[in-house]
Amino acid sequence: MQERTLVLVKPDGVKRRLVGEVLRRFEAKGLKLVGLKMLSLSKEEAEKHYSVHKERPFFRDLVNYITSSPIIAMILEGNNALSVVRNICGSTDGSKAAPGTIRGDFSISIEKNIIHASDSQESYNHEFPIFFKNSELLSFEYGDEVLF
Ligand code: 3AN
Repeated sequence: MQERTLVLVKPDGVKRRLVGEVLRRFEAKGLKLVGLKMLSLSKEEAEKHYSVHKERPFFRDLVNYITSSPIIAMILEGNNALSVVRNICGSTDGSKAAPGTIRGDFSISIEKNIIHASDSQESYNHEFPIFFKNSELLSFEYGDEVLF
């Protein structure tokens, strides 16, 4: 099923120059990049983005961290994109994530874990408008889509 998902490269990923590496992995998989921007998230936007975690003890740290430095936001599209992207990210805690995944290869931390990806259609619907307007998503063909 064709789906879209939101991916963020978090402050640690940007500061460690991993944006290209992250994008490369998604492109190589065959996902389509339909939206991309660099931004600094406000506290209010971060609180909305992480609102499901607002009762958790790490909520304030999470908000402070994601707003501490610029991030990359992207929308990826493709067959089962939500679960495909989550699998490429690896499990939340970088110290436990499988080698071959982004977190497994580049993170040893649960907070500085490089990347965020929507975990469901509901999450995507909640998160998308925090980062993008519909008019910022672009429609095009790569030309080699028959190969994927
Ligand atoms: P994921 O990003 O894999 O969907 P969630 O939704 O459980 O993980 O958690 C959201 C974010 O909260 C994680 N990316 C991580 O940075 C942070 N987080 C989760 N659990 C903890 C924890 N026990 N301590 C500190 N930060 C955490």
